[in-house]
Order: sequence, then C-alpha cells, then structure tokens
Amino acid sequence: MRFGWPEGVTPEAEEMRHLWTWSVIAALLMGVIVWALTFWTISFHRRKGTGKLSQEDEFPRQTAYNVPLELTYTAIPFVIIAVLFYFTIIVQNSVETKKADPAVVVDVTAFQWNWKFGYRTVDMGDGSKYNGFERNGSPYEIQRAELNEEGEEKPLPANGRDDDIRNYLKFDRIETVGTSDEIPVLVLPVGERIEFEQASADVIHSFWVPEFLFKRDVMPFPKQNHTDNRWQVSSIDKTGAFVGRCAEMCGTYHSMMNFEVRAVTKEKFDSYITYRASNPNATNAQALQSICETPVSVTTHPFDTRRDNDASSAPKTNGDTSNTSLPGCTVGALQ
Ligand SMILES: [Cu+2]
Repeated sequence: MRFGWPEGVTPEAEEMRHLWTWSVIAALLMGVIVWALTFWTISFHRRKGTGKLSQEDEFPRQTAYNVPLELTYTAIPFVIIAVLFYFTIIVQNSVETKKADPAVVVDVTAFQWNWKFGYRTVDMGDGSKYNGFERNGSPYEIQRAELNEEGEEKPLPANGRDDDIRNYLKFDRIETVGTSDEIPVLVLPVGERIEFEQASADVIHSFWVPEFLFKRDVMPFPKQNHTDNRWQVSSIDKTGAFVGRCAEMCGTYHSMMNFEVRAVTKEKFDSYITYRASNPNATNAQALQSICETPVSVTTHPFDTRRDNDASSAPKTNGDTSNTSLPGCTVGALQ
C-alpha cells in the first residue's frame, strides 16, 4: 500500500515508503475513531423534539474541568507525536548513513546552469581500485590569472580568509560535463554503494534525482557554509534512466539544469570506466555506445537558448519594424 508515495529505486526510498505507509495507517485509525465518535454524538445525542421549547431545553447539560479526562486528552497526542518522531529519526538516520569505502565515489560539481560529474574512485570487478582523482581547484582559477592595471593578481572573494579555502572544487581524470547541446549522463552501477560529494562553482544549487526520493543543496564553499556535502545511496536496485534536476532556484536557466542517471549492470559499468580511462579523448556518448547504451539522454533534452546567429533557429518576426504603415490606407478615410 503506497498511499500516493512515489516509487523509488533505492533501499532508502523503500524505507521512507514504510514510514509513510504506517503513518497513514495510524492517521486513518485515528480518523476512524474520530468519525465514529462524531457519528455517535450526532445520531444518539440529538435533542429529541418535544414539540415546544422550554427554557431548560435550550442547552444540554454542560460539563467542564474533568481533570482525568483532560489529562488523557493531553497525554494521547503527546504519545502519538513521540512515536512518529521515534520512527522518523530511525528512518532519517538510516537514509543519512555513510559507510566507509563505498564502491564508487562521484564528484558532483554544479554550476550555472549545468553539471559536471567526475569519477574519483571505483572498485573494479577484478578487485582492483581505480583512482581517478586529479587535483583540487578553485572556481576563480580563470579570474586569478588576470592581472589588474598595476600588474597584480586581481583580489578575489575569500572574505578575508586564507587563500586555500577557495580550493574546494574536485577535478578527476574521467569527467562528464553537460553543455547547452548535451545533457550530462551520469553512468552508475546497480547493486553497489555509491557516494556523492558535491560542490558548487557559483551559487546554491540542489542535486535531485526524483527516483532516489532524495535531494541535497549544493553549496559553494561547503565547509564555510557548514554543509554536509557527502551522502550515499546503499544501492540502485533497477537498471534504466532516471532524470535528475536542480531543485534550488539558481538563476535564469535553473529549470533547464537537468541531467540523467543511467544505471547499468556492474559488468557494463566496469567496461565503461575501462573504456573512458583508456580513451581519454572519447566523448561520453562514444563511451555509452561502447557498452551498448543509448548515447544521449532519454529522460530529458537540452534547452535551446537560441542565443546564436543562425537565422534558421531565430524567432520568426511578426512584421517590418522599419515600416509599420498599412498598405493602401489613407489617414482619415474611416472617420
Ligand atoms: Cu541550479
């Protein structure tokens, strides 16, 4: 019984579904008691018609200040919220569990308005560990190289802190970067624990895969912003394509900031990583083709900004802006 709860693809999503189902059952039980009491009151405690009203008849007997009854009324809701709270915390702790040594660690970088995914470590099927970490980097690297008129490095936002706090972005040897023409497809294996470490190169975004039933804000300067930017799924239990979205209003093209999670078998995933590691110049689409997967996103498509000079994609004009006179028309003729 789902009671409207969406279907997820992770064990965590299923645990949340249990919490939801049992909460609804408890609420329904409570509802049935309330409905029964309401029905009982209005059907068996109606004032029976006597034909005429006397003054004593106007109100039924009034009772108040029944201390044991009122204490019960207070205690029961308290017990209800305590039980709900207990089970919520149990499920929340389980959803937020992080175990040491996940099979795959993915570096997620959000930027206006797309995503970059890098594979930091992968446990390969033959028992070896692929290590793809390259370096830490700063979102201000490009500006930093510029010099001001005095020939000095431009001062960059560090809010009076040490220079190295800017160095929070992760760069990996295998990366998938989304563009205006291509949705980034993040390939992941089913049945393995996966860790996501996320950071933003500019403003606050939010990583959301609806089928994980989980989202987390992606912050710039994760440490200084006191955010836990690492989280895990214990496994993805279904192969297939799942859409991912930015869930934090981050500017003009926020709603087009989509990606796709492509969950494949462990064998396909290993061969995907091997292909990308040995063909550094190959595109993600070619790598997907090499494991017999559709090379482009199937859950969403890139947004055409039409910000180019190609006339064929320009919006159709509604008329001549340099001549707005109606042809064959004389001023005043209609008066
Ligand atoms: Cu965003």
